[in-house]
Amino acid sequence: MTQTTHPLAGKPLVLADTLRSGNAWKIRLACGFMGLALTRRTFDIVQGDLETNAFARINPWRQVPALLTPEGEWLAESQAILWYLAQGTPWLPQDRLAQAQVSSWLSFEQTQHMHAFAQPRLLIHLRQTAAVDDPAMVAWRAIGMKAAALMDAHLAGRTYLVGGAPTIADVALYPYTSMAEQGGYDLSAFTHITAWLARVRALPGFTPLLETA
Ligand SMILES: N[C@@H](CCC(=O)N[C@@H](CS)C(=O)NCC(=O)O)C(=O)O
Repeated sequence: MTQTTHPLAGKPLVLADTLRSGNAWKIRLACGFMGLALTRRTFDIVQGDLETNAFARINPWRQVPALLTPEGEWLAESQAILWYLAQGTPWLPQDRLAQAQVSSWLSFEQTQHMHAFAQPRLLIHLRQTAAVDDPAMVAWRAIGMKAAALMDAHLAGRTYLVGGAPTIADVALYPYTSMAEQGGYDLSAFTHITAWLARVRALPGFTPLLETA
């Protein structure tokens, strides 16, 4: 990929996140891949940080991630933030169809994928309030396995989700797919996903979820 100066290079970017948020990880991954410096403001959901008046000024929807842009605006929703960061770079293709295909995958992640992977991870692994075999967890995984099968079939014979180079579609789908095991998933039969995860992980600038990892 040709290295060009990022339109936001050198401008201040502040990310409101939590330590283990997969949605916020998307933004840290994107900034790492794009060579953008990011300042983190890390909140704690369990401590009630998202319920304060101060946080409502960051995001009235009371979720992370939110990005403080160089224009001085807080921008909510991971996919909108990815789009904001990727404009004018190869991470969001200019081609009309390819750009729309990226948008399709961003919608897929939010509507068919994210919750089915995030909820079991949250309840089994992070909060430890559910067992792997709880019916609700089994039901989430049934939904998630359908999404994984669709991804796997699409990735057969492809290197990345859209076109021949990585885009924000790959960035958006990476976090919760890569952490599926924490929600009791076994994705090992999906060999195209496994290879794609390894490809994304090997990209220059990859940022792990935890800085100590
Ligand atoms: N659609 C949102 C979802 C964000 C989301 O679910 N964030 C979680 C952390 S990963 C959160 O803030 N949860 C707190 C809550 O919803 O109360 C996005 O893509 O940014």
